[in-house]
Amino acid sequence: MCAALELAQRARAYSSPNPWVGCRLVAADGRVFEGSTAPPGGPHAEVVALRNAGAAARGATAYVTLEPCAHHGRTPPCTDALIAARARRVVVGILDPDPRVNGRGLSALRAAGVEVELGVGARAVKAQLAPYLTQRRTGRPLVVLKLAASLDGRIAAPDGTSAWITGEAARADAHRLRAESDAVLVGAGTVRADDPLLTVRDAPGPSPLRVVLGPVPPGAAVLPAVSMSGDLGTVLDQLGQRGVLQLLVEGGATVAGAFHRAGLVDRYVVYFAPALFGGDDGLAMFAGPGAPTMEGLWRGRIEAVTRLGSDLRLDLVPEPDDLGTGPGGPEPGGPEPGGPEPGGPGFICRGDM
Ligand code: AOF
Ligand code: ZN
Repeated sequence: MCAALELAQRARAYSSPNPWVGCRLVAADGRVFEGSTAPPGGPHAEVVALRNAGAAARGATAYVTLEPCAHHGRTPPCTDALIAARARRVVVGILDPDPRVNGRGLSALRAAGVEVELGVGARAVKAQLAPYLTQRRTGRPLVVLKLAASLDGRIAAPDGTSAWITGEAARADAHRLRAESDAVLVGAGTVRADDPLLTVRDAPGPSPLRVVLGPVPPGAAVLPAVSMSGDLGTVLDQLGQRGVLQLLVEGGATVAGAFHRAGLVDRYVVYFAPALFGGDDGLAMFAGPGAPTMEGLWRGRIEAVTRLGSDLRLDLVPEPDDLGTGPGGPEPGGPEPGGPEPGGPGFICRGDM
């Protein structure tokens, strides 16, 4: 299943709004065939692996991160393809919460006499597919807040400049984060101050939908962009309806403060440079009033620490961490050992799968 997770990761930036799924097919004679989800409209991971295997799929075992689909969407059901190819056994990470699937895939396989095993590597698959599971469960995207700061927690100098606090490796990693996100959101203030492009340049993958909170000035580099306003929860509902699975909130401090205080951030990705502004007149990470007393101090859990060049990336998640809850609810046990891949928060592969 570990290999299937890696195959899924290859489709991470391209499959949305479909889930990124991996399929490793082990033939009866031991040969191995691989598949990853193709961009929307293209074949699913199982079909890609089956096509690679041809006649060798007969009697094979398929390791698939997500339950094979049993419905006609843009493509025909993967269960039909597995049954027609005479696969003997299908090992699955988690059920697909999509109401068109949700157990029907496994039932169809069992009914056709295919041996089915569910739950192998489930925790890692849930972490890998957290944006998809969040959107299907709540109707809202998973929200990642990205910040780049000096070690004394400042994101810009008193004159407003911030290029560049972190080094190249951290900035390239942030581009991977963008490529994995379906939408990236900034405040209108940031557009006016920095005139950012918000496209993906230093990483493979398409550029996300660009969302500006507030009016977009004519001629802004961020255009074409969607301008949104009002209650942040409603903004998230609307983005979820558009099929956005992961939203990257990129600034500035006002927007970061608003999302944080509303409790809407699922993951904080903070890039820290070994640099100090050395005063209190630089721009802090969050604008607005913070916790007034110790009782109000927000605490999270550091899920990963990654060195990127001379900088550090910290992945911070709120406690209690509900990202591990997918279909079937939370699993017992503490945090998973290991850490996420750079640019792939939440992707954890254990040796025992
Ligand atoms: C699978 N394997 O690799 C993926 C699945 O419109 P379609 O035909 O592409 O179907 C999209 C739905 O299929 C999606 O909402 C999800 O339920 C499932 N995705 N299923 O068997 C895959 N990506
Ligand atoms: Zn499918």
